[in-house]
Order: sequence, then structure tokens, then C-alpha cells
Amino acid sequence: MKDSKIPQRNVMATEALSAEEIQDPNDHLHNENYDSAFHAPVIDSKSLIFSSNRKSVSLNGEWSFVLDAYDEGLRCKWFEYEITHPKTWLTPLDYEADIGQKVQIPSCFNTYNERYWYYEGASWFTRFFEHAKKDGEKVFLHLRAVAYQARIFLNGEFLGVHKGASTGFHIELKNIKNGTNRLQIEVDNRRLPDRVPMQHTDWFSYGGIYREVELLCVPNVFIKKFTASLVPNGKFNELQFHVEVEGVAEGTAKVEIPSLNVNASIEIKNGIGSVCVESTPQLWSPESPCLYEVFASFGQDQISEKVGFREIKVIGENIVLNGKPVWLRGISSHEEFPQHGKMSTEADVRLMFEDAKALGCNFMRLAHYPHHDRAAKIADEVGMLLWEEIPVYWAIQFTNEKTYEDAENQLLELIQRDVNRASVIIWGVGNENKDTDERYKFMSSLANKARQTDSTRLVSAACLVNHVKNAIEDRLMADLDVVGLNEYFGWYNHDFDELTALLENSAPGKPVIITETGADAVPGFFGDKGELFTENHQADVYTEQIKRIKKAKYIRGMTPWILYDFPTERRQNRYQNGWNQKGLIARDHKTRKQAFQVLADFYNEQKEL
Ligand code: GCB
Repeated sequence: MKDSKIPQRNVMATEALSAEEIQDPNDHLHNENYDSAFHAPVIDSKSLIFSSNRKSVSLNGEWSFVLDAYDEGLRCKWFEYEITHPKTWLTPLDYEADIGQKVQIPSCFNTYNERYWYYEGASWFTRFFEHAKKDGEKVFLHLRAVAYQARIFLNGEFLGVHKGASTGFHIELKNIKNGTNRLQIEVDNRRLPDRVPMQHTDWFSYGGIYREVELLCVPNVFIKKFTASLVPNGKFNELQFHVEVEGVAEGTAKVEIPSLNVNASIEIKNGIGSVCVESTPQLWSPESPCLYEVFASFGQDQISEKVGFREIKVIGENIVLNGKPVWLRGISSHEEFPQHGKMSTEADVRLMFEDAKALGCNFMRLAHYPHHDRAAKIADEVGMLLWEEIPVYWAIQFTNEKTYEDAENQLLELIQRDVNRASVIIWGVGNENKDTDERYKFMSSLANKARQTDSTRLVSAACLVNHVKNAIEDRLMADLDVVGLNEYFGWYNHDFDELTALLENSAPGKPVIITETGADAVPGFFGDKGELFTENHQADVYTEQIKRIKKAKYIRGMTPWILYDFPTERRQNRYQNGWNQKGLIARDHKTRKQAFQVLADFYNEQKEL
């Protein structure tokens, strides 16, 4: 393909140029500032548009892929290279955008072949697509997740950079062409200390474009944000709708729920409008996951969402769903699937919820970062309450403003993405972070941001045991609605009496969820009582934990660690070989361990209460 917009560098070098214009062909070898032009524009939550159920053109499927361990793509501006056959070249080029391994997107590149498994660095993905421009229409590129950083280039032009491995983003393709367009994405999955998460985690760090890619075509004036929820006033008889419009400041939006006879107008001023409407929907709950088709329109733009209406709040030490205290029978899960790494299919996610239901769960903790957006949609449909979280994990750089910006942006992108999902009841703002001044400032700001942005959900974080006092105590608790507690009595600390004492010593004054507890077990390995890594010991740990947990009235749920075994480079003893085996189900996502039944029996008992 010949593309006149993209200069052919070797041809340009032969043209008559003035002294200033003459470029030393070796310049790029001496420029260590090569990436300075690619830190902005930043693509963040402000660029998100309402995209659920919009008509889209898929850009999944075959892309060209090359690794770029030395960052030559930015150093030499590979995105500017015209596509011509080497036969026509006067001087050599090190890159051809249409050459490279043909790969299927979405996918994690680590799974393409064994050599790529440990690769961390830059890589380039290229895809050509046809487009027919239409008057009165804007085109947005929607990437549902790129790990960790994505730089977007369209027809040789740098459009912006997005950070954060697990939330989707949008960017308008203002200069999209009629006919063939060339889209290139530089993906960077380096583990770095200032990222969220930082380089040290207990899971495998994948890279690539591992969720779907699509183009969204919207009218010039369109609905940018739309939320629909129950007014959280304990009456269950009022709905609220909020619309933000782009492209015009004033007008009237319409919202409709035909099956509830709701039909309302929303006055838009300065691009924003809200309305409350009296209506008494059937409430959404895990037992009755009732969803309503909600339609909204403004001018030419029409959108729709399936929405469940429910109320979640905390009263004293209780978590109250639709006016009734609920005990959260949960399980944690990573986003990790056999053969695919972090890439998931709809069938993978449905199986995850089926396995959780088989345990008797009404709740899941989607750890430690936002999972695919289809998870919350399926949870809405099948009736599963969710905790969703951002990867503010362990020792991230709490004093770094840029790190805070990144974390807050991931939080805002997640909230905006799932704001209409009834299943999501808790935003988790971090996991196992040491109780220091800097961490308090960072995480209390995140907690407050979540609450300001969304008043229809609870805020929590998975905190650590205060081992000095052997109590549930953490400064951040003051800023949380629900306290998450990770404790590993029976595993990292073998003394269960300490757990008994901890639970008696603590008076949190708020509901607590045991967000993690568990033990590793090699599937099929049984041994003596107390022998680590055996299935029988894992089952005993669950039995001992449950005995104590059920006595503490302020504990209002648990999400033990974890549904499935998952890979992690930190674990290298004779049993682990790069795997965390605290799964109740083995890495094949099929083989259930003995502890599965122990937890299932407890949850069946809890259901009767
Ligand atoms: C934790 C972490 C989790 C680990 C788990 C473990 O506390 O939150 O990410 O995988 O412990 O297995 O040690």
C-alpha cells in the first residue's frame, strides 16, 4: 500500500535541502530524549464517551506485531515510514509496518510463543482498516484494555498516550481518512516503580492489546455520559437520570423505560442535565437480578442500557441491600484464564460466575485491578454482587504525584465504565498498603474521590492486620464504608489462637469483609495433618477460619483467596514453580480441591440464615 501522508525517509534524504534542513542520518543514535514528544496528549477519563451498546465496527482479528526491545520505533519514528517494497529503497529501513508476526487481537503477546513469555518492553501493533466518512459523524477509537501503556498513531500522526493496564479508553480520530487507514499502537508493558501497580506484585505481568478494539461512530452532537439509578433514600420509589452532552450546550434529552412507563425530559444546560422520576421498579438482587431496558436520546443520538435498580448502604455494622442486611458469601478471582493469560472470552467469564455460584456465592471480589467490562454485565444478568478495585497494591509510590494521577484516573475510568451496573456495590481503592502518612494521604484522597463521583456505592480497601496490637486497626478505616481485611492465619501465621484474639480485640464499628484468607494446595497432594501445600491442610485452614469468622458479628462477608490457581513469578519452591496455588480450583479451571466443598458447605448454611 502506498500512503502519500507518510513521508518516505530515505527518499526525503535525497532532495535538495538547506544546511539547517539537512539531517544527520545518525542523529537518532545520540538522542536519549527520544520519547519526550510522546508523553502528551494524555488520554484519560475525561476522554471517555458513553459506549455501552453503541453500534461499532470491530478492529479485532489480524494485526501485525513486532517486539521493539530497544525503543527504535520512537527513536526512528517508525510510524512515519511509508510502506514500499525494499526493492525501491535508496537506503535501508529497519521496520516495515505491514511485515511482522500476524497475531489475533485481543491477546496477550506473552502467549504467542515461549520466547515472549518474559518479555517486558515496547512492541508495535499495526492494523489497516477501511473507512467511509459520513457528514455529521465523529469517529472514536475504543480500546478496552492495553497493558500497560498505549501510544496511538493514525496514518503517521501521534494522537496520545494512555496509562493503566486494565481500563478502557476512547480517542477521537479527527483525521480519519476515507479509504484505507493505518493504525499503529506502541504498547509498553514494563514493570516500573512509578506505575499502578508498581513492579512488585503477586501476579504475572502480561502485555498487549488483550481486550477488544472497535470504532464507534456517533453524531456530532452526542451523549457523552449517562447514568440511571435508584435514588438512595430508602424509599425505592424514585429513579434518577443524569446526562452529559457533547457538541452543544442546551437542549432537551429524553429518557424512557417502557416497561415501567417512565418517560421523562431532561433540560440540558451547559451540556449537563439531571432528573428524578417517581417509579417503583422491581429491585435488583442476586436472588432476583431484574434488569430494565433504559433508552436515552438527544438530537440524533440514541443509546440504551440494561439497568438494575437497587440500594446498598451501611447501617452500623451491617451491609444493607434493598433495606435488608446481607452477608456477602464471596470468593476472590484474578483475571487469568487457561492458555489466554489475562485475555478472556465470554465463556471464560460465565464459567467463573458458574463456579462461584456452585460455591454458593452471592458476591465476588474481582482482584486486583478492573476485569473485563463484560464481567459486571454478566454479573448483572446472573445475579452476583461485585467488589471492583484498582491496582493500588503493596508499596506503590505514595509520594509521587504522577502515580496518584494515574491511580485516580484508573479509578475514574472504572467508575465511569461500570456506573450503571447494579452488581457493583463496592469500589476497592487499594490492597495491603502499609499504614504510613503518605499512604493515608494518597488513599484517603482516592476514597473521597470515589464517594464524590458515585454516591450509589460503598468504598472499601483491603487492609492489613495491625500485628502490633493484634487488632483490626488502620487509619484508613475512618475513610471507608466497609473495612476489608486480609489475614492468613493458618498459612503465613500458623497460630489460630491469634485470630481468635484478633477478632475479640477488635471493635471496628463498621462492617468488615475478610477480603483474603487461604492456603496453597497442590491439586491431588495429600499428607499429614498440618503439612503445608496439601489439599487436606488447605481444607483444615478453611474449617478453622470459618469457625472463628462466623462468631464475629461485625464480619459481614468474606472473599477467600482465591477461586483459581494463577501464575506468579514470586513463587519458586518445589511445589509452586511459578504458581500461586491458593485456588479452590486448579489452574485448569476444572479440578476442584477439597477445600471447595468446605466453603460450599459453610455458604449453604449461611444462605439459610
Ligand atoms: C495477599 C495479596 C495477594 C497474594 C496473596 C498470597 O495478601 O493481596 O495478591 O496473592 O496474599 O497468596 O499471598
